[in-house]
Amino acid sequence: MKTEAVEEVQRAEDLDALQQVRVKYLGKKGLVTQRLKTLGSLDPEERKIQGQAINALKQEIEDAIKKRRAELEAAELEASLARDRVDVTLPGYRLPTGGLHVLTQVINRLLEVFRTMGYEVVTGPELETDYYNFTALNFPAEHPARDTQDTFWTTDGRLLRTHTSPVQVRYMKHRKPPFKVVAPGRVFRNEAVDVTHEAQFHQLEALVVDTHITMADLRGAISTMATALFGDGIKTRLQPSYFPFVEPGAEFAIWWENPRTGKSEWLELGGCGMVHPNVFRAVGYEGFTGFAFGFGIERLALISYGIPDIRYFHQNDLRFLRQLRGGL
Ligand code: FA5
Repeated sequence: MKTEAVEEVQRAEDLDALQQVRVKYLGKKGLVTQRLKTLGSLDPEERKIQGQAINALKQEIEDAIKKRRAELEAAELEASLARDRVDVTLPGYRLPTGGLHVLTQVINRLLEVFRTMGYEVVTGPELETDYYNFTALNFPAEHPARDTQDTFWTTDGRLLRTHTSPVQVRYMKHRKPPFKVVAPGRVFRNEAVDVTHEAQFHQLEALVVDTHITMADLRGAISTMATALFGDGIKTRLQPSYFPFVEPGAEFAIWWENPRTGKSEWLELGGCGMVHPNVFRAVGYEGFTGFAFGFGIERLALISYGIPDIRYFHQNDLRFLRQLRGGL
């Protein structure tokens, strides 16, 4: 029986089969157990001899089972390691990452240029009062100049700022000259939307106040900015224009080569001028002069990247966003 049992143990192909062999010999009704039960009917001398023999047999079968179990478990572990093997040389999955919107990239670039020119960056609220957006900027009540900036009014009589110029007033009310500041931000106009007009866009405002600021400083600031953005040889132009909060007022343009037509042309960027005395009066300044300018950031981005339609900026079309995505 011994050889037979040990052979069966060794042939067991898995842990289940091994358990069955165990039951067959060592279980409650197993062959070895049954033999042990017969001992009682033997005489003492014979019982001792038989008892030792059966126990030795039992021990050998148990040892064989233990050995086989260890082998089977090791084989099982090997198999599962082979099955679940990780190939550490495979390239990893690329995790989706965000990127900077093209407008954010342009704004960051502009702020970098102005910081190197010594300007401080300031901001103001998008929800404004009539006072900061118009009155303090020398737009008289009922004056038609207010109609040049179609306004979104709120039910409580406030408005979505139509330009970044109210930040000038907010800043000057709490600071004393000299200073040089720029204020980037979102502005809103109740306008019909088309390829060059959005109801929501961004402007960048610059304001410089000291005791002897002149129109020459304004010209210098605009051409320095244009050179920093577009390189040496870029030409800028100021043409007389009207804004209630500057006197004299002008529109400024840059001479650039349109990559789509290959032709050079003047491109209006924004408005500028010397701060109007009424604005200084509204903030309690005396004995100072200053200049201000403001322009549309989308318009600058359109020409920098050759984007054909201003509406692309806010449509969140992934094809557009991915194409012009900036690194974080
Ligand atoms: C102003 O908003 C003045 N606050 C600019 C200024 C500042 C003048 C300081 C003097 C001193 P204007 O309404 O022209 O001006 O707008 C300035 C620029 O904003 C425009 O030249 C254009 O680039 C941009 N802009 C105006 N309306 C829209 C629109 N609907 N969509 C996109 N860009 C626009």
